[in-house]
Parts: sequence; C-alpha cells; structure tokens
Amino acid sequence: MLARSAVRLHALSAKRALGSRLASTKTLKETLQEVIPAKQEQLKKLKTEHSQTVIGDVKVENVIGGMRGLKSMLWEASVLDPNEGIRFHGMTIPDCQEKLPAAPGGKEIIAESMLWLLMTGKVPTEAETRQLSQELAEKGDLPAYVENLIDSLSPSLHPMTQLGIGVAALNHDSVFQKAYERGMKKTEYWTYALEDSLTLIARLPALAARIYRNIYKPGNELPAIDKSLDLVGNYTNLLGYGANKDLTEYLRLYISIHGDHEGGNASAHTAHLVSSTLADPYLSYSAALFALAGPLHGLANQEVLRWQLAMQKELGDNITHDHIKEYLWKTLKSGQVVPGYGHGVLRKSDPRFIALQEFCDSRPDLLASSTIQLVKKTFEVAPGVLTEHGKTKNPWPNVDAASGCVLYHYGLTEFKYYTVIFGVSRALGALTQVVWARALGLPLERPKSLSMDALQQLIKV
Ligand code: CMX
Repeated sequence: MLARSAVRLHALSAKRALGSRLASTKTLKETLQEVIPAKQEQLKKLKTEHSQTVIGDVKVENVIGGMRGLKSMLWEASVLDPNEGIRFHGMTIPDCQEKLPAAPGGKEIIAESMLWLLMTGKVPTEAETRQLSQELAEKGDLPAYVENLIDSLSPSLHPMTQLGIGVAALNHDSVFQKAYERGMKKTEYWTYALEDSLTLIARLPALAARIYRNIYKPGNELPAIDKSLDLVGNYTNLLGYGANKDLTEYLRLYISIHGDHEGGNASAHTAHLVSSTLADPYLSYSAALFALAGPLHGLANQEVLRWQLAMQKELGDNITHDHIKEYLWKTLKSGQVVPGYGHGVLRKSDPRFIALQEFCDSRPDLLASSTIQLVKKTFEVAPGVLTEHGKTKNPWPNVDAASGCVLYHYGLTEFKYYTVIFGVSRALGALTQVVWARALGLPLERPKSLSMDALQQLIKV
C-alpha cells in the first residue's frame, strides 16, 4: 500500500515538474531516454562480439597492490589519463570551462551543467541548465525526519560521519526501493534510480549546510532554498556565505570539476559496488561517503590545511623555499605522507589543481593571501623533494594541494568540514554511474579473491 502510494507520488511529482517547465526544453530524463538505446546497443555488441578479447594481463602486483592499473570496470562519464588528467566524455577542464553554461552573472561551470554532461554526454543549452537548476531547487528541502535526525547528533561527531548518516536516512523516501518491492521491470530501474539520484543531489546542500550550522554556528537561522538559484548558489547561501560572490564562484568551479574522476577511486568504486547489489542510490552514495572520509582519499584536503598551518606555526611569517624544503623532509622522515601530493593514477600535475591555481591568479586578494602564497611556494619545492625521496610514483600536486586553502582564505576556516564539500561534489559522478549501471543492466560486482597459498599455486603453474 505504502509502496504503491510512493510510486504514485513519484509519477505525480514528475508530471508536475514537467508541467511547469518550458515546453520547448527537454528535461534531463527525456534527454537520457534518447541517448540510452545507442549505449545499450554498443554494450550488446561488445558483449556478443568481444567478450573473450584479451585487453590486459593480471599480474601478482595487481592482486597484492590494490588492483592498481587493472582494467576491470565500465565507467562512462569520465576517463583519467595519467598525463593529461581527467576528461569528461572526452572534454578537458578547459573545454568544459569554455563550453558549459555558468550561473546567471557568473563565469564558472555550475554543477547542473556538469551533471548534464556527465549523465548525457552532451553539452546542455542555457535553457536546459536553468531548467535543471529549477528542478533541483524544487526538490531541495530536507524532510523533517532527517532534520530531526541530524539535529540529534553530537556536534563532536565528524561532519563526514553525519553526512553519511543523513544520506543513508534519506533512503526512507527511495522511489527505487519502493518500486523494487512492488516488482518493477528491469527496464524501469534507471528511471527510478534517476529520480532518487536527482532528489539526493538536490537535498545535499540543505543536509550539508545543516551539519555545518549545527557544528560550527549553532543558533544561526538556516535560510530557505531559493528557487531561483543554482545548486551551489543555494549551498553557499545556506552555509551563510551567499554574499561572497567569489567564494560562490569558487565553489561552483570546485564542485563541478571535482564531480567525477573515473570509476576506480575508492568513493566512486564503493558507490558502484554497493549499487550493483540493487541497493538504492541513497545507500550506495552513503557507503561512498565513508570511503571518501579516509585520509588517503577525500580527507586529504583537510590534512593539507592542517599540515600547512602547522608549518606556518613552526616557521613563522617569512617562510622561504629552504624552510619549506626542511619541513617537507621532516614530514617524510617522520614516516608521514605529504598531503596534496601524489596520486594513484596521475603522473603529472592534476589539471584540477591547475584550474584552481588559475582561479587564484585571476583575483588580487587571493594572490596577496599568505595561505595561497604558501601553496604556490610549496608547489615550487615539493616535487623536487618528493622525487629525491624516491618513493612516490607521482611527485606532483593533486587537487587537494590547493582546494582547502582557498576556502580558508575566504573565511570558511573549519577544515574538518572540507571533505563534506567534496562529498557534495562527488555525488554528480557517482550517481551518474548508478543511473547508467541500471540503464545498461550491469551485473552484481564479484571479483575473485585469492589467498597467498592459492596465489603461490597459480605462480607454480
Ligand atoms: N608523500 C610521501 N610519500 C608518498 C606520497 C606523498 N605525497 N605519495 C605516495 N607516497 C609513497 C606511498 O605512501 C608509498 O609508500 P610505501 O611504498 O611505503 O607504501 C609509495 O610512495 C608509492 O606510492 P604510489 O604508488 O606513488 O601512490 P599510491 O597509489 O599508493 O597512493 C596516494 C596514492 C594519493 C594515496 C598517495 O600519493 C598519498 O598518500 N598522497 C597524499 C594524500 C593525498 O594527497 N591524497 C589525495 C588524493 C586525491 C584524491 O583523493 O582524489
């Protein structure tokens, strides 16, 4: 009974949303409906004609080395080149900056245009982007039961733990889960996965901002979602920084270019694995957030700032290149990693780091900031030190070497919160995959594991 009324509600709200849109503008769902059949056909062909074609070897180093480099997952939205960095459906970050619509009055890519590109492989028009913003803003309010749940959590609980809890609880309203219980057809899976994914993305700003308010600004009033704003415009507003147009533009850029980084990174892979069990998008993305909360992954942006502030505290104001060198060696000799440097796949400077540096270079206040200057100076020294140290395969900076420091400059100084912003961003790519995995009918993930004895047996053969 409950299941049927939830499904009816889903159909009704979709109809209502459709009614209020511009008649000539296609929705994201309608555009997906058009592009899915060709992709399904492409997969069918690959399956029937090339299932047995060998594309690589499995070496012992893959099995004991965290599966690095093993080509074993289908991921449509983006591909990571070790030297050139990320491409979203073939588009580089500068391509996206040139072609994807910005917010009215803004210049940077917005989450909606990136989401449209990731989902459909197409550059959205201005009208399609605005319509998606409107759709998300209309779905953006948090249900009262999630507000109460988040308000009941201890402010000492890490913001990422709170985010994961909130996202998991949102599955109370999952239309995918309700439709599955009702016995939907496999061909319908993706439509419900899309509906849940859009609702989740829409609700992330209110959830993430509530966590921020509760922990750092208790007693502050949270504004209502502004139906005329884009997702990140609303997020900055809810965080209490809406008046800072530069910070809003920075977050638009950061959240868009950080939205997907192909499928093998721990958070994206976790979402894909969990959703392959047909767990709904909320549960799948909640699991991903706990992978993101690890210091070798998403927590690195918080760690970069902690590391940099400790360096500033120890070395004072006039920090020279030699000082930084010494501090880097001290970090390495104490057995710690240098946060913000190195990468599992990249072998050059991360283009996301470069895009954030360019953002800083275009603003005099950022250029004059001692925090941002220290990021630059560290970049001038760290690759040399890491190369001399000789362990990391990539001595160059990743996106996190810069991301948190810009937030810090703009007054968002609570760095334990930074990974939450990463979590809002990565939903774009991880949930795109959840929708496509259902549209393509990808199966349950189940790689073969081996014990050391079993591995040795195989080596003998
Ligand atoms: N500082 C010191 N040592 C480093 C290092 C760094 N920044 N990066 C790698 N190494 C070390 C590794 O710890 C490893 O040492 P052991 O052999 O003793 O285990 C060795 O170099 C080889 O590692 P690698 O193959 O180059 O890198 P991995 O694929 O194993 O790890 C990453 C990649 C990102 C976890 C690692 O470079 C690192 O810890 N960087 C610092 C944390 C960070 O910035 N993370 C953010 C990643 C960005 C993202 O999540 O998207």
